[in-house]
Amino acid sequence: MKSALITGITGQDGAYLAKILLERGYQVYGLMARRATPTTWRLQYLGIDNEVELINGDLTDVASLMRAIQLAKPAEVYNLGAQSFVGASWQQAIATAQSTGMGVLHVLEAIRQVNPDIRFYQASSSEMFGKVCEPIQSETTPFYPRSPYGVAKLFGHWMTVNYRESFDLFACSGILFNHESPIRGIEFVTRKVTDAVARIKLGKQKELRLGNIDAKRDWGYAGDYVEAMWLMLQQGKPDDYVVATGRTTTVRDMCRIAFDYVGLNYEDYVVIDPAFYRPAEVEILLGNPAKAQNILGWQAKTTLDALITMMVEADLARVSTEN
Ligand code: NAP
Ligand code: G4F
Repeated sequence: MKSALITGITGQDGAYLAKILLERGYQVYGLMARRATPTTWRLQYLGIDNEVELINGDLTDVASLMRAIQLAKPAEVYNLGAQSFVGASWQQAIATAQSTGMGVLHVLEAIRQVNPDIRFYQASSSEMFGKVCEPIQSETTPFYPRSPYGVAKLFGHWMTVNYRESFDLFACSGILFNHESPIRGIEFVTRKVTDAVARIKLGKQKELRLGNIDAKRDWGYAGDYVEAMWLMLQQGKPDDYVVATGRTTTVRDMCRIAFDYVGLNYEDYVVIDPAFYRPAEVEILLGNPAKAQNILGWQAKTTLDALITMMVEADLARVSTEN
């Protein structure tokens, strides 16, 4: 049986990826960082918490990564672990650099030293494009990160490319644009909005405070995007791919879709709060997924309307059963 190791298995993408790998017959191992309170709620939500093997370890501790690889004996390693919230990366720039940036190098070194035949996937990000140098971003667009998170991701991206070119590792970097789901962290704007829509509709919240609602993002569904990660590691040669929908929408219009779904007008509830502005903003992201489509045969299946509907429905169900 083929085995895979996922760092960040307790996160949104880790949980969806674990599910599709289990469906494909993999033995799935996950690196789990020690926390004071349980972090397996997403695996429980997808009904797979008893089907994955969790190994204690941390991306900032290379010895724990070597141990995890020795235990799991994976054919594929997916590095999804990171401090992934852009907003927090200004308050915790060093911690972000250590997990989101140096963590990648730790995984690459552990692979190189324990078993260089392992195939490696790095969760790179459209946040690396930052202050965009081209109106539509592809694999050849220059990078210009705008946050400590973006800078850390760029380090991880180039290390992945460098280890591929230096040591012939099968190392791929997926440059994924924003992707969301009902198990998205509550601090990210889509989930913050869908949770608030459910609470307002059910009389448990009065307003929704947001920052820059003119920012534009290319939003897709996480369940679609993990397929692209797996496909990258099944190819004849390692490469880098942009994964996106090819459509961009303002936060404002995303709010409109979410409030409309429950028959409310977002303008009656959204309050602009400068506390949510960022020191440097990424104003617009719009990806060109042509390479992923042509080589991987991948394309986004879920529209933004369908995604937001799915998230609002899940939050209505969740909020209505809360005490
Ligand atoms: P997420 O929900 O925030 O999950 C992050 C995961 O990383 C969690 O399992 C977290 O563990 C783990 N983690 C954090 N620090 C760690 C450390 N020091 N050692 C080990 N594990 C650690 O993120 P996501 O949305 O699933 O994203 C997955 C990856 O894709 C991340 O690298 C993210 O930066 C990248 N990415 C995401 C998007 C997107 O739109 N979602 C787009 C581009 C790239 P805990 O549960 O214990 O906190
Ligand atoms: O949902 P966000 O926090 O996502 P952001 O910053 O684009 O980062 C996400 O996508 C990246 C890929 O491009 C990933 F690499 C990263 O890990 C993460 O998953 O914010 C989206 C936009 C921003 O422009 C932000 O300023 O929404 C704007 N926004 C406006 N009000 C808000 C808020 N964002 C948040 N989180 N909260 C607000 O109240």
